[in-house]
Amino acid sequence: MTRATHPLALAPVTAPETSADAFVADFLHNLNFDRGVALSASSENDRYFALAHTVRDYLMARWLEDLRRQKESQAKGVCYLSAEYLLGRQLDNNLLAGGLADIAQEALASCGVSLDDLRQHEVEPGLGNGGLGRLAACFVDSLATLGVPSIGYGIRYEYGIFRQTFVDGQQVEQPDSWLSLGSPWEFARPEDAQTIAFGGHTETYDDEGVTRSRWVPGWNVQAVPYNYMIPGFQNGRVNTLRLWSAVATKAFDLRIFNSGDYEEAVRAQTYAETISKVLYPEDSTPQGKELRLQQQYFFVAASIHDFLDSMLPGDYDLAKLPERVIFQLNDTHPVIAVPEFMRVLVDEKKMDWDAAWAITRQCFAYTCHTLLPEALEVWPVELLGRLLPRHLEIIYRINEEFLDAVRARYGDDEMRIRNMSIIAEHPVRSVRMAYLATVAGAKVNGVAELHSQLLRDKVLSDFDDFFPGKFTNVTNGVTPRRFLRLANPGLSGLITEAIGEGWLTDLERLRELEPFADDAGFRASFAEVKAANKRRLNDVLRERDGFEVSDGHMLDVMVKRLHEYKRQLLKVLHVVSTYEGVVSGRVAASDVQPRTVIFGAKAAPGYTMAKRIIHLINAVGSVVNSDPRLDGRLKVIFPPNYNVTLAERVIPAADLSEQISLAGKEASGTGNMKFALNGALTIGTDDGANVEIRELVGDDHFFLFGMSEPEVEALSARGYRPSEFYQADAGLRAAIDLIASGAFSRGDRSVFEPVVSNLLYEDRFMVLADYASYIAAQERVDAAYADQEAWTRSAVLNVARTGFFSSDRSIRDYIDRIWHTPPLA
Ligand code: Z16
Repeated sequence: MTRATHPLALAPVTAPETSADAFVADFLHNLNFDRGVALSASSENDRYFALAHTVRDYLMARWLEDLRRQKESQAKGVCYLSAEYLLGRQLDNNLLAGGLADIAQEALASCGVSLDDLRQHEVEPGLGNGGLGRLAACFVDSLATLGVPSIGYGIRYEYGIFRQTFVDGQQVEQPDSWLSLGSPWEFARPEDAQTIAFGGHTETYDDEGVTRSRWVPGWNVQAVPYNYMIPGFQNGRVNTLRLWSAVATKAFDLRIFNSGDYEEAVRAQTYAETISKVLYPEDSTPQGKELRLQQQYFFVAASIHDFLDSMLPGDYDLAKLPERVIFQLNDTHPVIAVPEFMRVLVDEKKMDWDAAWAITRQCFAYTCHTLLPEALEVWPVELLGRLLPRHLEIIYRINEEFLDAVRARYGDDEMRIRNMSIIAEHPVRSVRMAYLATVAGAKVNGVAELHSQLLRDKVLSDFDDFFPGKFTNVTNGVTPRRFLRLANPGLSGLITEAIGEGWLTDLERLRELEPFADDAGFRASFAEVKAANKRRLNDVLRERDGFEVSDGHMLDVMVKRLHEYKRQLLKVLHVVSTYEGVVSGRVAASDVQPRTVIFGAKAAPGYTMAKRIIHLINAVGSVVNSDPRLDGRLKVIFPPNYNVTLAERVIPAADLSEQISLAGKEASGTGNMKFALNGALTIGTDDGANVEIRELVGDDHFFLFGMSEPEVEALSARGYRPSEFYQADAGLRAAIDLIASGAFSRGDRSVFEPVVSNLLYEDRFMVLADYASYIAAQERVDAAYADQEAWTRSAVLNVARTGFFSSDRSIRDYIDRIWHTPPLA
């Protein structure tokens, strides 16, 4: 048999030998033959590409083998549909997963190349906004590590989340052209392109005596997939992430070209390509733009067709699809997949409606990530009908049949019908995507216990009543490979010394660290790791932004998207209060526990209040940092452009983790988990996954403050008047008055007036109501930090008790409660 006809066609694909010499040979080969340069003449980008390609070469045989096995076994798999994947840098992750870190280091050193320089060279793929996108990235890591047959589908945005800069303390956005030097991790597959249609109209036709509907689209674009390797952690598995890029179809420009209008043809090309041009930069508050719906349909339609075309045998009985695949909808963004799937089954595969609906209802599951009403997407019927006329008809029919069933159960309860309808009538007729997903999904899950409870009891309670057993919880998690092993090698080494290997894929084993909390020697090593992480952060901040973190300071960190519900303003009020206490003479500077407060946050470019808050943080920082009366004991630093790469440096260095959202507003949070796993103590409200963190670590090792969710509700019901809290609390009054006086805006009282008056007269997220409790909790923090031995003991216990938050556990929960997709042997 010749090689080319080998049944696996794998014979020519073998990984290079796992040795530094073989690594060097492959690295130089890639540099010479792939980049076309000699080592002596190579740029840093050439060397980075050659290194990345070498890492790929080691993973390639396993990847091809996994692709083949997933197809051949026909085992049930997960198609994770997500508009965002906030991957972070790939090089280190793939070196670790492939078990190549040591030989790569040695190999490059022998070539006189610094691995660390090449690490720094990578521009992180920021194809997500925040929590939701990072969660998707953690999940694909865990899916590969657990060996679950799966594929992640998404969009290859040409521009990811904007780069944030500050000009006079105000946010200015710059485009993130992450592909400008090329990406060595992707494989374009133009031969697997799908054609995606839009617009036009629908019509009925006679199909051998049966009247059917069909869609006559008005225009289309090509979806070209790019594959990315997702290696499992040292288990020989490599899964696939498939991101779609939009290009104009030939037919599209040919039609115009034939009309002789060359310029118009080029314009058309450009228009098609805008679909995957840029990530919408809103986290939790989508803007309802037409292009966004185009993006959503574009990627889910391409993904569904890709799965059906490439993963099933030719004669596949579609009725068996629920045994073969589950499409997991990551928030409402991909929900238009539901009517698309129905359209494929009914219009294209000629299946009858009821049979198609029975299949669809088993093939989708929906994850809700929010409780904020403004984050639950709705699409005006006018827009959806113009872009996807057939899908709108299908949605109407799904809704009619659903509401018939609701009537059959509850009678003509018009109030209930109106509340449950997938179609909202006010303020404009719209499709409620969360309701569509809930009706269609086999399961609906929230992302932390409290959040899932509130979904069942409040936001979707009528649906919980109608569909008993449909609602479930899967508490979020984070990958310990990136956020412990890679981000915190010092702590990882210490853990392995104490409890042995194996914990990275079995994170509950961190429990075995508990006894070490009482071991003074271990605590000393732990504290030394924390100090070293602070020095490392200091190096990064000095080089990146010229900031210095002083020795002996508590590192108090609030990093997350800027949103009023997350309450960065509460943290600012704490800083201003401390400052005001000293400058007014009420508190001696020498009594202030030395602290450096680090903020990191991007504001959606159109979110004016969020941008004002950023301005305020920077303004407070510049005044506080340079006031000699503070004696250097309080510093506020706000490095711009917080991203995954910076998170990996900041989190391991933190002492205190700020998780201070108004109770009932943060669905889960995942930063909170990363901090606890790295030995920071949390100051937090009873919100999202904070609740579970506190239950696990214990009240003595967590600083709880603020109203509970029912208390928030009660205060709302009574009528919340923030000015009453302002009047009643002298400290709060002094802090707000200081901001209002222009102390942080060179005497100009108008600059932060909108922030101040919003706090005093609206304060939707009850910052003032929780202020006193927060300040009291911060006093407990100061007292606790003064006893370093006790603090470190608590920090160790935080690490030991939060193994639950591995995304491997989350994925196991998805498998048990929703997917029923066992790992492939
Ligand atoms: C997002 O990042 C989240 C929710 C949402 O509706 C949209 C976006 Cl882009 C976040 C939640 O705010 C956060 O609490 C949660 O931890 C995260 O999703 C992952 O579930």
